[in-house]
Amino acid sequence: MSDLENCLNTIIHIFHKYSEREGDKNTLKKSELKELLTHELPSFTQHIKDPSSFDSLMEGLDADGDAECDFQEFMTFITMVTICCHEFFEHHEDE
Ligand SMILES: [Ca+2]
Repeated sequence: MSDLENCLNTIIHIFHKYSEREGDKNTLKKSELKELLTHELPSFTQHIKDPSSFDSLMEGLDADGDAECDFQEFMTFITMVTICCHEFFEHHEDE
């Protein structure tokens, strides 16, 4: 597979690694989302000092209001984080 194909495959694999732990296998409940972010995005979560920030994040991602994060909602988050990383590196390229 190409790098991008590998990357897409990895995102799907990581979502299911956590979504299949408890309850509905195709959605992340808040505890599963927290575990995923803590282990898979440590450079993002190390700045979260207030535990209620996870509650706010979950509420923000939960577009359909079912208190779970499905794959589409998760991908919205991944897209936002990726765009932020891209902007960050664009602005820090010359430093
Ligand atoms: Ca949802």
